[in-house]
Order: sequence, then structure tokens, then C-alpha cells
Amino acid sequence: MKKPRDLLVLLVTACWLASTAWAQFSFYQIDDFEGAKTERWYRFGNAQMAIGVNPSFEADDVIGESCGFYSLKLKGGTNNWYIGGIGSDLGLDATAYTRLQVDLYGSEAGGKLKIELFDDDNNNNILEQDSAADWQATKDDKYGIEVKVLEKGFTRLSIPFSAFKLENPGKGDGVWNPHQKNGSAGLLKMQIILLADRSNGQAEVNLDNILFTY
Ligand SMILES: [Ca+2]
Ligand SMILES: [Ca+2]
Ligand SMILES: [Ca+2]
Repeated sequence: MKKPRDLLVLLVTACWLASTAWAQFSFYQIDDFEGAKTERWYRFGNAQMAIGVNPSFEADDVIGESCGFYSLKLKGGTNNWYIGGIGSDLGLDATAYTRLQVDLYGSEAGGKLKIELFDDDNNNNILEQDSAADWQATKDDKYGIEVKVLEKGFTRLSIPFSAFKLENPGKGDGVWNPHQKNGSAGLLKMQIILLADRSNGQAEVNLDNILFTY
């Protein structure tokens, strides 16, 4: 018969192991597109959005393998760099996460992605925007980052939230605080905007396994 103290040590060890496993393997998946649906996303500008079938991948391509069968194809053309994009309403307490991960499959057209995150600072579960000023967020923080789309082949982006820059200083509280306290919806929304490499050009990319992780 074990002593109560030994049992306590066993219990604490088991809890510690479980929490370590949880921290290593848990994440919040926004979309992996395996349901072959786009309903989680709204679209704007000249970006076309459609479910795409992933290309075949090399046997040792773990990113290609993790992308499964479907992804989201985003493409379009522009004569002023900006093509358009997609967005998703999240309403998520993202305090525990530290980075955004996205898998990409590019094309010869190249292009860039501008990724935007909005946290709710006036605690009302609404993103207030100024329709007369390029839809800028007026009460909540907007954080953004631009990343290059590489050409064909699967690549994985893992972007720490700390790499996102505040783009509308003075509108929200200027602090990355996507928590659900005092009525705040936390992380309100995410947008992914497609940009061309040339002022007049095309871009195309497949997006997959969009998630927040530790
Ligand atoms: Ca997929
Ligand atoms: Ca708000
Ligand atoms: Ca904030």
C-alpha cells in the first residue's frame, strides 16, 4: 500500500505530464478546408475564393501531407497592387496563443499576403469602421503583417503575434489584448489580403491549416 504522500507525488507528476502534452499539442484551428466549404470566410475586393484540390507532394513533404485534400484558393488581378481578400469573424479569447500558423502553396504569379488581426478594445463585440476612410478600425486595434508568397511547393508560415505591427495607433488601446474580459469579444476578426508583386499583375495562392498555436 502506497503512502498518501507517494500518491500525491504521482498525481502531481501525472498532472504535470498531461499539461506538458496539452501545451505541446494543442492549438485553435480556424480552418483546414477539409469540409470543402468556404462558409467561414467572407470575401472582398477583386479576390476570387474557391475550394482547391491540393497538388500531389513528395513522400517526405510533411507540410504537403498535413494539408490533406482541400485548401482555399485565392486569386485575382489588379492595376494598383491591391487585389482583395478574405476575412473571418472569430470572437475568440486568444490570450493563450502566441503565433499564427498558415500553410501556403504559391504559383508562378508570386504575390504577397497582408494578414490583419483586430482585437475588441471598447468591449462591444463589434468592429467599428470608418466607411469614408478606407474602412479603418476606429475603436479597436488593428495589427498587420505582410508576407511573401513563395512559388510552387508547400511552405509553412509561423508568425509570432509580436511580429504584427499596430496599424491604427490612437484608435484602440494600443495593446495586444485579445482577451474576453469586461464584455470584450477578444480577437474579433482576421483578414487575409492578396497583393500583387507588380502594380499591374496577378497573384494566386492556396491557403491551408490556418490556426493559432502556442
Ligand atoms: Ca486542407
Ligand atoms: Ca469594438
Ligand atoms: Ca487592444
